[in-house]
Amino acid sequence: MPGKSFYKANPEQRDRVPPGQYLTNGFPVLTYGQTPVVDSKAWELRVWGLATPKTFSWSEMMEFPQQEFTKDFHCVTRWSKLDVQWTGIKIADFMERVELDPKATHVLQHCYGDYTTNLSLEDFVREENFFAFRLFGEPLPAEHGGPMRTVVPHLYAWKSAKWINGLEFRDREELGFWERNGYHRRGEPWSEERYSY
Ligand SMILES: Nc1nc2c(c(=O)[nH]1)N[C@H]1C(S)=C(S)[C@@H](COP(=O)(O)O)O[C@H]1N2
Ligand SMILES: [Mo]
Repeated sequence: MPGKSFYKANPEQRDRVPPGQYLTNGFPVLTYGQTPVVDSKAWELRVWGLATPKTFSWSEMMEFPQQEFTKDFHCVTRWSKLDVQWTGIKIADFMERVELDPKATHVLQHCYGDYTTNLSLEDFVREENFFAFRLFGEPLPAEHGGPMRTVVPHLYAWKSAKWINGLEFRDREELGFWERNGYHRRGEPWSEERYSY
């Protein structure tokens, strides 16, 4: 329930806040299970399935163009945070280095700690999606997914995978962790795609 740190959007903010959401100035940590400890030197991102298998190290990731992103963040548990400032790498730029099988239509994101979450390729490869490694000018804290996470701003935040370490490309949808446990397969906040029932 919204407590004192959650508040209703004021009129200027209203068109940025999806139905049923409350704003927070804090940045709650939402993690199922333990926070994995991953050093950037040991971090890697593996690509497999309907794509030429490839592993990207931290230094290979750092060769992609880096940019700042300011995005709103909407958790299905009803808090939203406006104007989160990240530094990252566009997923679209990254995908130029992935050789996809033309049959690929979906991706399952895999994480250190075994969390998974699924997306259609259309939802995954959008101009505003990115890998994030800095938050408000600081290295991304472990509890928020450091050293590296994805951010998919147009969907509920459970689709933004913390401690990302794998992308499995597929020719059909395979549900991820929360999607198998009752959350919506897509999770679009403006149409309140919260649950699968
Ligand atoms: N690996 C992993 N990624 C995850 C989660 C998780 O438990 N494990 N939680 C998801 C949920 S439900 C939300 S709301 C956001 C929360 O991100 P934050 O903890 O940085 O606020 O991360 C998403 N990504
Ligand atoms: Mo969430």
